Amino acid sequence: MKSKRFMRPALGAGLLAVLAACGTPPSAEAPVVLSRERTIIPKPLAVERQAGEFALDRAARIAVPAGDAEFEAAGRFLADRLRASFGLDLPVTAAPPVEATPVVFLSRGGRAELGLEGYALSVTPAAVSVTANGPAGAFYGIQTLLQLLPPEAFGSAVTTGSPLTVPCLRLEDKPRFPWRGMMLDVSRHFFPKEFVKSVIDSLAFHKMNVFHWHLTDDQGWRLEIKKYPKLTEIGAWRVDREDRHWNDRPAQQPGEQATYGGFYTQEDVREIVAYAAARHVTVVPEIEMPGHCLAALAAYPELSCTGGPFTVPPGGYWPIVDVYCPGKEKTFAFLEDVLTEVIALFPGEYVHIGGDEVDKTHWKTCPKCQARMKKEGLKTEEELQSWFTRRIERFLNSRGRKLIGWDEILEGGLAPNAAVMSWRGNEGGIAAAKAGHPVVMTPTSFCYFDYYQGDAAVEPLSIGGFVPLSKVYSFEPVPPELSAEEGAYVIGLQANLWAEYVSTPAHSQYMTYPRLAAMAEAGWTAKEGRNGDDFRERLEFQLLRYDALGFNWARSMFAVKLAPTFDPGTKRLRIGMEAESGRPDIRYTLDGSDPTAESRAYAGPLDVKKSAVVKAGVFSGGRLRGPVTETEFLVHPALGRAPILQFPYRERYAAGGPGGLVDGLKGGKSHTDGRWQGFEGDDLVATIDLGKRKKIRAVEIGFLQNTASWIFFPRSVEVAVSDDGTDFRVAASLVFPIRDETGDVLPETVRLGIENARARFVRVTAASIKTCPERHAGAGGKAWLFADEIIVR
Ligand code: TNX
Repeated sequence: MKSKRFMRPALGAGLLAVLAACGTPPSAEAPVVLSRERTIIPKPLAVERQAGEFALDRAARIAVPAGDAEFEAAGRFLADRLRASFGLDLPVTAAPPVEATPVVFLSRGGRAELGLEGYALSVTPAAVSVTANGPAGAFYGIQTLLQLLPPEAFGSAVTTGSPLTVPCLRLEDKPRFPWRGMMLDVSRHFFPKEFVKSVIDSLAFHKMNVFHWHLTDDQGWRLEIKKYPKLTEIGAWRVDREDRHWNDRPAQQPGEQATYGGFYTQEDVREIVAYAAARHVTVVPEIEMPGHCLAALAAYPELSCTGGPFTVPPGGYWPIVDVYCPGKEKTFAFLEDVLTEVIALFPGEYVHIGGDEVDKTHWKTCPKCQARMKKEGLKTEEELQSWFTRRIERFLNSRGRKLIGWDEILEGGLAPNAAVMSWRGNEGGIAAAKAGHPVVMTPTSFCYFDYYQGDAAVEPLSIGGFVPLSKVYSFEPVPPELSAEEGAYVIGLQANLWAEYVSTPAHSQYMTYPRLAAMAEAGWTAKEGRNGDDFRERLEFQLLRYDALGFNWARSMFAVKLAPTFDPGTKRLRIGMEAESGRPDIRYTLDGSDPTAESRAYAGPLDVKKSAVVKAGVFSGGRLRGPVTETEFLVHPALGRAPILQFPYRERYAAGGPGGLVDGLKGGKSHTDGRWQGFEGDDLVATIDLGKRKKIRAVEIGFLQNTASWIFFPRSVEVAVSDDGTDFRVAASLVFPIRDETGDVLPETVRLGIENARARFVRVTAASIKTCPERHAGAGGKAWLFADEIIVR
């Protein structure tokens, strides 16, 4: 099958014109067996399979251009890998070879259109040849070559066995974007140096080239600064409250030791930067300012407006009111000193200065800030932050560096040469690109790897959100609002792993893989070359590589998603099943037992006639691939009878629309699971028409509390009944049994028993607390009430 997918006009004629794309996808039953050239991630620009194979054995050698240290380094990288994984000891020698041995050539040159990161790879029975215009291209050619070998090529346990072969082919490749990044937050939790290196390895393996290192934040300063030793003596340590929810961690008490944390010495940093450079990864340091800096203020409180004292918070800190004071000159002396040391450590062109989520409360009353505003003619505190950023930019530019910051740096006016990282959706990126500034797109809804990737009921606790693998894969970094010219300012994309809820390397890997594979492809592969079904098939092989690498990758895409629909005609609940992994072999039970490979196979939507617990899993080769999904479906008299609401739910939390409260499915542990209806500052008053008079024994209603997201249990709940829908009498009521407003996420179903009622209409009233309570971060702001499901018994 021929396809136009690979034919990018920019590359002109040549190889591309004759290339074949992937064949027809195999049928649902057939196990997917792809030849290796079709398993590469990120997908190359163009691949043409040819007859035959190259045998990689100990007779082979690696030939590099004579006297070319950069290509020799690439050759050695390959030799080291083959030694570690296959025990193959191949010499790296200067080209050109004369003898007729099997050879892997690395050479400079090739088509200019492939750029410095592109490469051409050709494999014949006699030779493998990687041609590139620069060492990064050669390095990526080698990464592709390694993917043409068995997955063990990425392991470090020597495997010998069947002879190693590489399929003969011609391949051309180059990245779509120059910035293909990942951010690691090492402030909220500290991660050891060796782990950081392993992340850099994995970026290189995914052909990603920017490691954005979030080194400072409220909860920890992680970078040794020689001139300010207290930054790491004090700022790198906090009290250990790891046994409590992130948003429910009491501050350090007088006399208590801060023992939890860590930092990187400048020696560590040099080592990491060099390690990254050898893998063509640029390290972009982030030094947060003027907010997200409480750890620094704990060490040097005089840099704040109030003077402190402060301690390093062991958990959530919000709103971020204690920030650097831009009214004081010593703040800038400090920041410039810090940045001077940062610049000396990190050779890359960009320094990230954060800039996000600054609460300006103290600036409004700080005499020094106000004097600064007056002197500089600044009208708002947003302009003060903008002035601050411009001043820091002038400093960085004077040292030959560029400033990049989160999209808040747009507020109050963007610094003249700044680049923007757009995280709160696309808007910031669009505005910056239209104004001619470089933009890295990293919107939360596609790029936040701290968000859930599956059902919260089976996933480890996370900050919230929902960014499954398919969502990441669907990410298009250039927003349609931009013209072609403006779109050129989008220099790339980035995945962000914030670490409030991620405290170990194993968990970090879980959140990262396989989503990073999807992100890598969104950043590397030409837009026309991307296809989700094809990606999923190739991913199976990537997972084997992850296994060889020893990664703790998430099985979330192998979880069954149940898609219930209510048919008002038949009054039946139908349940569809699917999984992100595509064409899965789903097995399920209805009796509460765990599904096995012998359980009933899902062949199409099921009609549920009475309440049932469905347990389902994805299988292949007789093996359960992921978590078992368990959901209770409730068939009850109110099912599908959409209530009339006195106050509307918010669109963001609609639970599928008007019938969301009576769809037979209870809300789960996450407020973003799409099952909860959310009411902002309002009561829930829902009137259900059962169609005719029915005997009612009880009404059950589920509520959720998640105070970190401003969601609170109601004060009280009442059920009233009526025959005509006009005159209601109270049938039952209760004061809500839980008034604990700690950070725990609590779903809770209450039951109101009703004696001897027959009625056609049921009205449920749940009284919201309406405003967030006194000691809550959102005190005085609107409180949310989350409800689901209303069950009539
Ligand atoms: C917002 S993204 C933040 C971070 C948090 C993250 C959690 C950004 C610039 N600021 O401080 O860790 O949300 O998802």
